[in-house]
Amino acid sequence: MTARRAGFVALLGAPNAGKSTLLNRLVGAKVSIVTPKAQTTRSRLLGIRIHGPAQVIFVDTPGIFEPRRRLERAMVRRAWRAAGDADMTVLLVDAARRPDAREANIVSGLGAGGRKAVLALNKIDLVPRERLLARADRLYGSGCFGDVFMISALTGDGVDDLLNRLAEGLPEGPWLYPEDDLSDAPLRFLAAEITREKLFLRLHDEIPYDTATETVGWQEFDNGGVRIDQTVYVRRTSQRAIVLGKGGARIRAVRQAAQRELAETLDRPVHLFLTVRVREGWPEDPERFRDLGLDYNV
Ligand SMILES: Nc1nc2c(ncn2[C@@H]2O[C@H](COP(=O)(O)OP(=O)(O)OP(=O)(O)O)[C@@H](O)[C@H]2O)c(=O)[nH]1
Ligand SMILES: [Mg+2]
Repeated sequence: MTARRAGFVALLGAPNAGKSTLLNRLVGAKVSIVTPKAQTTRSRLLGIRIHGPAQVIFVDTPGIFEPRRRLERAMVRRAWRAAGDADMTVLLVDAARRPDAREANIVSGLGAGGRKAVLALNKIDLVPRERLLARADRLYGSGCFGDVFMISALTGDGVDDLLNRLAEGLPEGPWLYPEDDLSDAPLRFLAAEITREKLFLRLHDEIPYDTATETVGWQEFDNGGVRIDQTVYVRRTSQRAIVLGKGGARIRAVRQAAQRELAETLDRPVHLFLTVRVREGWPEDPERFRDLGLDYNV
């Protein structure tokens, strides 16, 4: 029998590179929320995949960018810490975007870590092949990468090759999580994230970044149904009006979409109740940071 392997693989990259999309594809289930907006993921989240004798534990991380607010600083700190703690790091690069200073910063941060990372050029479904090769060459020239893969997290192209390489690279040892686990995130957290995704998809400009969601109640009934109560936090009264929408239309749409996905995910009837509260200081509230597993003092 082949010896078992297990370990952590951090998925690192700029905001919007496709880290959460890749995590979900690798796990084969939606564990992490995905939106076209940057800075969707706020915390570290595990997605677990058994591949042959290996248990590959993927670590989704917040995108790395120039942080301004405390919450953003904590998010970026969390991403780097995940890379430091992991057995291997994959840098995901959005091949459809031009290389910029942010990308250079991440590459030099990886170089400073000393270990070679795996480069995954993502979104190859959007870019002509010649351009991909030139981009891969330039990045490989940094000396930070041991392997280069070209993938589309969206279509799945190239993802199996990447998975094979990662599974082979993990240390021998017993599996670290029960065989059926897909994630380490509690259902209450995943449920709040699903609502945040629906909210992000329906809000514009800066408002998404001023919102947070929390599951505050979870009541299971004998008939198999579950009642989930959540709070949506905003920072200003004007934002509350926008989140509610005209005659409550926006929050109704968010609630319906989130409830539908929750019912599918949990495979039972769900009644979702949302309350929108103004809490000006939520991005400075230590409790929110604790919920997200982020350091407050950054
Ligand atoms: N065309 C294409 N789109 C992709 C691909 N991978 C991800 N996307 C899209 O890119 C957007 C961002 O994807 P996410 O998975 O949320 O990106 P992320 O890196 O987790 O972003 P943050 O959490 O904000 O750091 C979404 O609209 C995805 O559908 C891909 O391979 N091809
Ligand atoms: Mg993400």
